[in-house]
Amino acid sequence: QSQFTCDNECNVPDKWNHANSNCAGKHQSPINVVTRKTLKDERLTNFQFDNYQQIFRGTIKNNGHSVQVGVPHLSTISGGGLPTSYKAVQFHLHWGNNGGPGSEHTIDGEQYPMELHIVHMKHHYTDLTTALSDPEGVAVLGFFYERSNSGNRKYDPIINALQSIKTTNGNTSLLPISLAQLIPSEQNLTTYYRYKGSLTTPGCTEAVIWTLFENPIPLSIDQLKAFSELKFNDGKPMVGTFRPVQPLNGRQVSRSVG
Ligand code: SG4
Ligand code: ZN
Repeated sequence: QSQFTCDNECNVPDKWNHANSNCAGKHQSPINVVTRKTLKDERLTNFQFDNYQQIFRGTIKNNGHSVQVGVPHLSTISGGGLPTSYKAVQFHLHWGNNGGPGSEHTIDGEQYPMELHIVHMKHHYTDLTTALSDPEGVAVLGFFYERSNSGNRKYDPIINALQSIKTTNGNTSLLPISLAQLIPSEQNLTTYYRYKGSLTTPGCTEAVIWTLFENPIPLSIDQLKAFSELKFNDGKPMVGTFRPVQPLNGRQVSRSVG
């Protein structure tokens, strides 16, 4: 599979089918979840998060189409109906314009202001490229954000770093953080949706077990707006970094409870 290179079409999802034929596949992401059509699956037990409390000093980078933080491969997930355990590789975000609609997945047509993706690969792989050749090689945990009246202090390290990485390839070290501090507490992660899909950017590889947690993460409007200060590789404001929802093509979306 050829490596997609970021040119002028990189930030225009409509053109991706020309960039990589995978992007026209039948099991693409993101999707709109129609909750009344989801089926409860008893196998979707609670997740076990191991070493999610691990504090690390990450590097946050503007990669020209998103902001991304590499994480030490020590944090793992298992349970949650996954076939085996998966280790965390990186996380990144998708957002709108100044706190407007910006999530990739939608729930009953609702688009949230931002979406966090923690990308994991099966524990025995050492790189994402190899994991993507396995149809269940990658597990992405997706979390939505909601606007809150007060700022979320647990996000200060990330929000404060954005001003130092406004342009492509800008990177800076983060104050110590843990994955656990970025997501809702474990007892608020029991309700989630599950389906099989793809990467949401080229090559759009259909190798992803998706999990979308129902409970959103609160951020103030100012915290959300800080992401719109970043610039794409072409110098334009980095806003609307989401792919539009893709057809389900008969896929069943499952839910953990209810
Ligand atoms: C973002 O563009 C990330 O920066 C990419 O990370 C990521 O690609 C891509 O989104 C697709 O991931 O969870 N949205 S997604 O399906 O994780 C990969 C990198 O470019 C392979 C490394
Ligand atoms: Zn993503």
